[in-house]
Amino acid sequence: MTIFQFPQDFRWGTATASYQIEGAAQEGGRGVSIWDTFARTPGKVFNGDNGDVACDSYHRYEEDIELMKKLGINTYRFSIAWPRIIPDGDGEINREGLDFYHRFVDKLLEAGIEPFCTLYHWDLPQTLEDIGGWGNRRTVDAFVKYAEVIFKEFSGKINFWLTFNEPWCIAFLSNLLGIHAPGNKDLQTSINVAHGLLVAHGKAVQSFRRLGTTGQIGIAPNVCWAEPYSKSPEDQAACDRAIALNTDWFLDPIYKGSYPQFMVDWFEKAGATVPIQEGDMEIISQPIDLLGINYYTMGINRFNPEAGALQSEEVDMGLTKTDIGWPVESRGLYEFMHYLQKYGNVDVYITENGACINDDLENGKINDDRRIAYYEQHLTQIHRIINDGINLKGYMAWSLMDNFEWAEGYRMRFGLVHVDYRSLVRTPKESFYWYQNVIKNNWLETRI
Ligand code: GCO
Repeated sequence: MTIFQFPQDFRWGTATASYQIEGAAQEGGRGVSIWDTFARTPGKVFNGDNGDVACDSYHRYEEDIELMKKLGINTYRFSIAWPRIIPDGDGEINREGLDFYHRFVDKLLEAGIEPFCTLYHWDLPQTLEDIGGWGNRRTVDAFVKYAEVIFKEFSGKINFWLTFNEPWCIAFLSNLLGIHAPGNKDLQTSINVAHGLLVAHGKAVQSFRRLGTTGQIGIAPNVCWAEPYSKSPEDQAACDRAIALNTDWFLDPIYKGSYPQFMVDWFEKAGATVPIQEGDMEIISQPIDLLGINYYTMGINRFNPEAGALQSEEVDMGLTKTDIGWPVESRGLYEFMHYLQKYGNVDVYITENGACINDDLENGKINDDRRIAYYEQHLTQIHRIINDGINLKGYMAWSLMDNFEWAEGYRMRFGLVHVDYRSLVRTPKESFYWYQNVIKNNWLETRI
């Protein structure tokens, strides 16, 4: 047994996203998002599931906040659904949508829980996708307008802000691999989307400062760590590309004002170019205050000319996997946090980390011991990272409760709380009580 003590001011939290938990898709004046459309397209989401009801958190948020209080978290990361605020993306503001988030944020504050707000966790208004989505500058401008509405409304209540959740997923998973909404499969489209997002991010940060909004702002990339299968330079280069596409492709423009040249060259060879307009890179490289890092797994990669646009193939090394098939390897988080230091010792929050473990109720209990083991390993690394002097200031477990897992529908469960999707009854799992104990103590007690 080892005891790992965490800093006094460490933030303990959980994370969720609007489309994954809210439901009430046709209520409160909410407009249609690309996920409503995608989930209704046959063959896109497992079992034809959609977010119409999800965890029904739109109606049950008070119960959710009770669970958060019981868990003892001091921070809660959630996202605002743009189609609730501006239903057609770029027109009238829907007061009912704003009021919902005011009620919610007020309840959080009453409970002593700091709201950590993501402006965009993938629910783009469908009307904006119809004009070309993030590849069209009108979408970028519409986002900035939406962001300004939120900044004005919630300044003074919210102190932690993220513009975008997982830009790699928005650009490449959704527009090159076609696995997420809107489901395009085109390299140039994905590069256009990535660039549009970055410009939107930079402009939103400019608005944030200009409006004097309270708190700190940043972005939350999902990062990948990869190590080479062999000593060959080809395998090393295949890893570099995998890491860079998730991280450097977005953080180099933000922190250095330029894209990583070796990736620009790589894409040019494949016939795709970045649509940079005059002034873009200055806008994108606005100083930010914090970074959110979403980490789940790492890869051992090798060069394979058949392996997609990056020609980088993940090799199955036989590691333990979670039920979604992702290898459990906490070391990648440690290595990645050191890699990140090339941008300086910036303030970092782990804005997502967690395991898909589909254990169900048995005699009224959910014994998700494998989830506890996952958290234990990752929190051990986090303790090492902090001890190395890296400014890691908080940890948000994904997720508070089981929810709509995108293309996997409801079959993949990441929650500390079990949700019965027929009755919507919430039942804390064993991992909930384990995490509750870590938070209460402010230390982690490992089993070995
Ligand atoms: C994200 C994530 C979450 C997922 C989680 C498990 O983009 O922030 O995709 O929404 O549910 O990562 O896959």
